[in-house]
Amino acid sequence: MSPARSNGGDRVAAVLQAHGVPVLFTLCGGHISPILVAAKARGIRVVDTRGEAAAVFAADAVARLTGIPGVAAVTAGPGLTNTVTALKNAQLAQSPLVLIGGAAPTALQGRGALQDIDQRPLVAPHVKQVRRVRRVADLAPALAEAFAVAREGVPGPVFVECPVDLLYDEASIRQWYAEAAGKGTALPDRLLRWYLERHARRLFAGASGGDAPRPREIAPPAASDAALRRAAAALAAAERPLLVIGSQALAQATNAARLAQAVAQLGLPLYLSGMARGLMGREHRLQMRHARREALREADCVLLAGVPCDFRLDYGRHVRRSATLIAANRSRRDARLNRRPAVAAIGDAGGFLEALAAELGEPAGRAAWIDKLRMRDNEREAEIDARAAQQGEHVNPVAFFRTLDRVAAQSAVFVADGGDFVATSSYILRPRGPLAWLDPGAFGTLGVGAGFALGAALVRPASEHWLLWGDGASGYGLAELDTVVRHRIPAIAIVGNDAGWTQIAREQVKLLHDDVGTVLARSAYHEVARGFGAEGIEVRRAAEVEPALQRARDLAAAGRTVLLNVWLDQTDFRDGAISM
Ligand SMILES: Cc1ncc(C[n+]2csc(CCOP(=O)(O)OP(=O)(O)O)c2C)c(N)n1
Ligand SMILES: [Mg+2]
Repeated sequence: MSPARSNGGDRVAAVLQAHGVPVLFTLCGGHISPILVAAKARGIRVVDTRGEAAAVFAADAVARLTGIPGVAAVTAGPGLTNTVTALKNAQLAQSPLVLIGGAAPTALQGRGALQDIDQRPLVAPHVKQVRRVRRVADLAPALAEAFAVAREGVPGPVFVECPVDLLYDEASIRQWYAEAAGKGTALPDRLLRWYLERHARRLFAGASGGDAPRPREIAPPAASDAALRRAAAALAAAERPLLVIGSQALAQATNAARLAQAVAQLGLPLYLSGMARGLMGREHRLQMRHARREALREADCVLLAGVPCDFRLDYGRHVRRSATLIAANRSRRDARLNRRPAVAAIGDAGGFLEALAAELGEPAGRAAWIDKLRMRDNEREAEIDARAAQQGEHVNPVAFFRTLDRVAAQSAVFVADGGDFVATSSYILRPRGPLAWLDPGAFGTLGVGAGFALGAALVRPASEHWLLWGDGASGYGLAELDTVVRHRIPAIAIVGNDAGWTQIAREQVKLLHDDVGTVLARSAYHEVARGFGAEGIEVRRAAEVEPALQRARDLAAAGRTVLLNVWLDQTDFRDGAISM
């Protein structure tokens, strides 16, 4: 057995392998080197980013698209502190991931070692569980448990701290401790030697061999039969039922096709949000895209599947008081947030929809209700067309996304990271299928884009990947173009260049009459991309849009990473939309 195969780093890698982890995201550090080397040796792709946040965002995207927890490994101290925003984002998006953190050697913790801080209080509020491993024998069981905890119940991130002296082989660590203890003969020296020898013995106690623990089966939580029957009865009796499906319904990522079939069978008009966008394909007769607020106000029975009554539903006020509210959610808290539902179906929202379809059988018609919603939807589409026809000096974002929607491949995956530019995209772009749209989720985090696109492209190599960036948001991730190019990922980034943090500027200027802090330059982002070895294309005029998009697709098909820097016109398309 080679040294790499017998150390703690390999124990960690073996658990990742046993759980089918395709890729380990990282930014290196001395504390975690043995994990990276062992992961590579076991055939796990190691993708090294330029910032730890991007590594965790990428792991988050992998989790959302595969249902298997994504994994990132970061070094002790600042490596970990840099992940906090991405961890919180994953927690609020209920995305299961395993974050492995390095730590100072166990015997030196609390004694002023390099990058030695108390990591638990830093991450504990943002994860489901913190495990600080203290013995080599506990590495594999702790990690296997982390995978299970991340997925069970309400999914979310888990943190496992692996001190560096657990990751190297026993002989090296014993020698290292022996050298640290010195050769002095005075009593304190002899005492230190005795202490460190005993410490090393404890680290490796019971650590002889053993296969990696097998992945634990995690059954999705199922709502009670009583809740199912009551929900079915309420929906069957309703004249104007409405279904809203959110991210959590896609927690069982591999069930997406089955879920889509069940939802079609239910025959209820529906809205999709977050990770559920695209569930019913590009178009479906039951799916509405616009005027959700009006529809919710008119519906007499509303089923929220994996959707909490948070700010996105105006804290529940969008649903009329007299409507029968059914909340299907893994989280008891989310099911009751701000509004008490008539039926709380606590369990997996996707599974609940499938069970409901089986329970209800043939759908009732409700053609008039569906037609009414459809008509309003069509009216809004016509308004968007009128907006798209407006011409200015540069590019009209509404027209831009109409064009992108037309030319993007059937396999396209869209990643949204920005303010007004991506909010506009979400009105207009139609994800082609399930799990083909990624946005930050409830945390509204700018800066998710590069990591999300990286993760998505790695687990969906046959798809066309579009990273939609506001020019402001792009600043968080431009250096990751280096990662994307080095790892030969043919993603297409689009920077919506309006020389500003427009979503914020809009309101700030209106209410406070000053744009301070919200103005950017029309920077040459395409030249930045070229510096990292990507193809950079600048688009200043409307007529250049379609040829540029086609060229970007051709370049990506040939394996190149591309960035389009698109100069935008001011638009009032998003006037009135607020960001608080
Ligand atoms: C990490 C983070 N910082 C700040 C914000 C506040 N914020 C929301 S939208 C926005 C403007 C985004 O600008 P840009 O990406 O250029 O998109 P635009 O609105 O200009 O289209 C800002 C700063 C945020 N959501 N997340
Ligand atoms: Mg902008």
